[in-house]
Amino acid sequence: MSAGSREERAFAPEADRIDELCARFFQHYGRRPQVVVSAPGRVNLIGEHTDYNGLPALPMAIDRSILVAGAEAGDRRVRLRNLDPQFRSYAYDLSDAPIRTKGSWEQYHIAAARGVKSLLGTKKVRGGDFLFDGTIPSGSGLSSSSALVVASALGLLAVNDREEPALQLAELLAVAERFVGTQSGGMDQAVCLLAEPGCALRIDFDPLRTRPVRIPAGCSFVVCHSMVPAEKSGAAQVAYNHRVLECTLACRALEHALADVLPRSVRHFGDLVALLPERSPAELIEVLSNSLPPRPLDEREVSAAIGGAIDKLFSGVGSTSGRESTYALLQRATHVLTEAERVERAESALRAGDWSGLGVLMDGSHASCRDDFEVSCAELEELVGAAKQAGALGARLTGAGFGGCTVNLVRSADVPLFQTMLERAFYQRRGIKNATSHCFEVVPSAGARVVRVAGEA
Ligand code: NG1
Repeated sequence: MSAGSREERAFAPEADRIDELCARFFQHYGRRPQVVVSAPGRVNLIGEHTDYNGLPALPMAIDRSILVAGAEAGDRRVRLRNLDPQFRSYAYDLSDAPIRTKGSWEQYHIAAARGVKSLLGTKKVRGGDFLFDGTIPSGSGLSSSSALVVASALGLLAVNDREEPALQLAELLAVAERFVGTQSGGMDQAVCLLAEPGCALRIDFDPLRTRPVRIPAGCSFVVCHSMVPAEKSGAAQVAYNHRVLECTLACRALEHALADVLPRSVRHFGDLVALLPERSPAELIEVLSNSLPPRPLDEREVSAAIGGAIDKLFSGVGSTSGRESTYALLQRATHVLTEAERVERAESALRAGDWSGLGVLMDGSHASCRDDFEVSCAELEELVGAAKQAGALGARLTGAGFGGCTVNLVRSADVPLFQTMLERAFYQRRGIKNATSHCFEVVPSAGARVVRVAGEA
């Protein structure tokens, strides 16, 4: 069997991909791998931009994954190869692993290695030879980056004969992935490591907790790519980090406005909501709207709203790269607080098999992402509109936004018709023929796994 095109591999059963990967590992490195790791991508059903605010999310792992075959090197060198020739081969030494090329795929391995070194002790980690194969489209909001980080860390741990509990690893790798410069939350690493087949995963943060939510029969989730890449190496990273900063400032402004009733200081919206359980999102938003104008603020206005200097807060989010000139605090808070409430209701709807209820919440989430969080784009809007025309019960952008994919709730019997309608309405107009590679059903899948394959030949 040959490795086939990227599209053929995308839909090949994982067992075939593993066999192929092991054979190719032997060709490249002249020995058999000891281990193969599989780490899934994810689609976020609802709860967008909530994770770094300490508020819940409800993603599911999908049947697209990153595989890595690995074998111990005996020294501290790491060699990386990828079946996809667009990802260059790379070697580095664990003693000295700076990220040299922003946006390159190897930076995610280096970030994962940093996490593993912090766990095992810098000098105790042995290197290895690794070969990767991925079927998660990159820059699509399906979290190929976190799957790569998780696969890299599990591969490195495995060739060092170490296993770590998934929950601790998820927390560790959420921090490690920030090394690439995105101030992301912990949703992606958690679902990649802790998902269960047939289920979505309700995730709460600080401390990290998860619980599976079985997805009943009847409806399916279909992912549609907008064909706008949302790579986190350029503008999307700047825009993402600016949202993180705006949320931090919005939370400070609300904390300032509620200083008389809050018993202690808060780290993020999650703390604030937990300390004031009797206050609804609408009440909290009203408090903020009484002290802030509804338009974006300049730095002087933000300082007045938070009762202190804005500059001190930049260190809190770790990067000033997302610094833009205005801060839409009320809008960002409105999205985040209402989105957390939608997650609660979506979990209940899913548990009850209330598909139309879930669809309405997904539509509401999309409107909020578009209007209050401002992370949509023309192509995502066109896709969501086409999906609703094609009968989707709910349609929304998924992941960080700024491009990438939508996730659509579709009655299972209607999936082929839905794909045909989306092909006509969106893909054919752009001259894209193989629409099913960009508009496909995703199956709720298990979290990452490590398979010991063989010793040295
Ligand atoms: P994606 O879709 O992978 O860009 C990002 C963050 C998440 C979360 C979502 C928005 C990374 C690795 N992940 O996901 O933590 O904040 O955006 O809900 O950047």
